Amino acid sequence: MTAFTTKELEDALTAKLMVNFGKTAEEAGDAEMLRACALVLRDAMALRSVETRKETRREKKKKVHYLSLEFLMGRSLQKNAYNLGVLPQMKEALEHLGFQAGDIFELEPDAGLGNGGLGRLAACYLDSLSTLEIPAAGYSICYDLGIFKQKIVEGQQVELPDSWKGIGSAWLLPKPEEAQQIRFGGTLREFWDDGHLHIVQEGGTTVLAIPCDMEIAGYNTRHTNTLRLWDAKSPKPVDMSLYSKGEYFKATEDEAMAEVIAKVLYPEDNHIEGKSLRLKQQYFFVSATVQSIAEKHLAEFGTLVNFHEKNVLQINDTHPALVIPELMRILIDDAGMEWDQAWFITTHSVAYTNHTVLAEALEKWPQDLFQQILPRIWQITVEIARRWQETCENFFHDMEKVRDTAVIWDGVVRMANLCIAGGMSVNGVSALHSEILKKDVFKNACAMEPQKFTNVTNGIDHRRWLAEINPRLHSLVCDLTGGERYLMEPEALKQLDDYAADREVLIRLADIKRKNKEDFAAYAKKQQGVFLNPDAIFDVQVKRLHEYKRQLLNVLHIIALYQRLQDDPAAITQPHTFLFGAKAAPGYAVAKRIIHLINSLADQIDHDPICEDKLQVAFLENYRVSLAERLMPASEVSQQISTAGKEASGTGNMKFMMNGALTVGTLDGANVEMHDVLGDENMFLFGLRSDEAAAVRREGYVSQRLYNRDPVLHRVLDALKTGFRDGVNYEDLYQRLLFGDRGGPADEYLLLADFQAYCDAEKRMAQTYADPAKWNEMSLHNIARSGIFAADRAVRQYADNIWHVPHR
Ligand code: 26Q
Repeated sequence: MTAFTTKELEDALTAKLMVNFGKTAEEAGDAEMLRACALVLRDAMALRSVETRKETRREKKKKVHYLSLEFLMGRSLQKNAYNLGVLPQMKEALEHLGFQAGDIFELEPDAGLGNGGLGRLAACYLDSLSTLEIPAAGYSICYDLGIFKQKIVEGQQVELPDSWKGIGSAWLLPKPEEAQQIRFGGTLREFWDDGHLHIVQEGGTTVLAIPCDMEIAGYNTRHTNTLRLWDAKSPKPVDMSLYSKGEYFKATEDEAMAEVIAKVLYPEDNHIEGKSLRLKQQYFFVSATVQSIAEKHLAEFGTLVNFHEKNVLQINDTHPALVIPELMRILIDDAGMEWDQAWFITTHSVAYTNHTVLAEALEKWPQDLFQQILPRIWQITVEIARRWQETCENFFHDMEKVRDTAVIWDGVVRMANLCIAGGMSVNGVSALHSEILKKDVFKNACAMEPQKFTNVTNGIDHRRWLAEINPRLHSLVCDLTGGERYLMEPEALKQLDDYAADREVLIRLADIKRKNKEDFAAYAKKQQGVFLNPDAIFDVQVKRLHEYKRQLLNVLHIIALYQRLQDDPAAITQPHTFLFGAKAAPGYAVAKRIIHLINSLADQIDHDPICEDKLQVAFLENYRVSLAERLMPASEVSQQISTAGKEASGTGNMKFMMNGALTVGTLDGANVEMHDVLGDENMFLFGLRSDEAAAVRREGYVSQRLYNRDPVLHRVLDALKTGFRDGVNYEDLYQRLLFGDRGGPADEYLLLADFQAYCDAEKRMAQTYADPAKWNEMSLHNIARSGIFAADRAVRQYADNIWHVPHR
């Protein structure tokens, strides 16, 4: 299975350095060596990918196409070397050639082509798709700039562009000969020809989509799939003849419009701004993808009539929803099918995963924009909407429900309803979330087509998120569960439960955590100059900054602790370090204020001698995949404290659990299923349940009552108004919690309602921490029972229940 021996790798690297840079290993620097490593592995994977495609074709296998506007890949060198089974050889070859493997790995930029959970999920699933030997491909945009780089300047977030391609592009293989043309705007001309109505789009702008392929090697298999990233180019070089006609600028404008499409990832997470460029991005990547799939299918089978038998298109939220009208367009306009046949094929090819119930994240596009940018797609969408609405009217005979399920209403296109109408499957990403979709968000649509609705609880790539990033824990797991078996069978982790009373094992586990904390502290010191005390509890909340995730609740509790310490410096015996990492969408002012607040509080505590060796807050700059990889193994407490009903699943929660951190959390998203396997005794649950939170809102929640009733809470909120030693006050956040602003409700996410319960949970947690035997036992149970959260399990469920494709 090994792709290379150490010697072969050394030779291959030396040759690559020579061909690409005209340098020997002695002359080359780290960056050049990194590129050489990537190119050598890319070659090996390209070969395997060709073999995989050949076999897929030979056996006429059904293919899975995973469409997502985001793939948060992170780094690839270590991962690919690992999956190719050459990580030890690679490290050795590098050392032989005079390089430090660790330095080379550290130099690789993250491919940050995603915002957070949804994008990272797609990346984890790619690993499982290859490892489980499912013929599959991922599709997205080859953004020039991924998620912005975050700097904290005077306590505030500053965004810098993330150009990852300098080195990161070594993984990409451009295939210009497989380019597709994408049409925008223009007008439609209809004409009859041999009994058929033809529609052609005239004028407008054409953009070229150039595929840049990134190979995804499976673990313990030669199976290799491809992530196809579309780059945008203008089809015509700037026409210099226009220069003399004074139309030069128009020509360059067209070119600029083309190339801006793949320029930058939209940095909004769970929030939508209806920008026309975003709609263009969506159609650009969807159209290129569907055209390329249809083209290959035609080449293979000579017809599109059996398209749905050989292809399934899984769409990651509604962002690629335009696949539905685009596939209809190709089947009708290009393949000449009748509507009904095209609709049958489409509705048996597309499957939709929903990732959010937040109203502000449900995608809606103004009809005018849609119509102007995508005239033919608009026409088809209107017809889909008309027929769907007719079905709804006949089913419900109820105007209210017809309105609720409509694809187009009030001049707005609702992408989720389009996906429900045009897809064969609708799934949520945790048991609770899928129930909420069925009983609440999509209840009317579900009454019509209950068979479409299902659940697939998210999972994470456990090979990356345990074996690769936590080698110490990996070797303990291997020692106790029969070697590396768990890498292919994550449920084997379960065997760890047998050691719950084994003192020696628990001490080894504690030791591992301790060493990982020391490593992380050293890293934080080096990267950010912050000193972290490895004797303190590492209590961590890392995720995108959003009000529903309630980082502010965490802060309120820390302020309460701080105030207690003012009254009684002996109130804290166990040192406690709170770590935060979070990016805020650049336009999300409240989220940015919360980041500022965390930094103000960190500074206050840092300068107060009472807190020394007792209480600390640190904001980790630029939270990203590669930082998470260092942090997870060192974390002891995982904060998963969203308002119940709001976090669709969470996947960070799973990463912490798998690395032995204990969860302080609400019964939300996948926390519910963590609780199912762990019980009350192995996590720290608190707060309103999802149905209770809904009831509290219905019955008229008044946060001020809690403020007036609870003196601790009162004092904490008053501290927001005053601010801290840096002189910044947070009266705006105080206002938002107690009175609401801009017409919004006060404390929309029920922080005050859960405050006391949260403080209690943190107290229980700290008390448990004081009993290391107990704590380590709980930690062991968490690792042991995390197997169900492996992406392999999730991908098998998709394969069995939605895609109907075989797998390992
Ligand atoms: C859409 C249109 C225009 C601009 C931006 C967007 C947009 C971009 C990203 C909307 C939403 C997102 C991201 C959503 C997301 O990450 N959701 C998370 O998905 C995870 C994987 O299923 C879940 O675990 C999280 O609970 C959920 O919040």
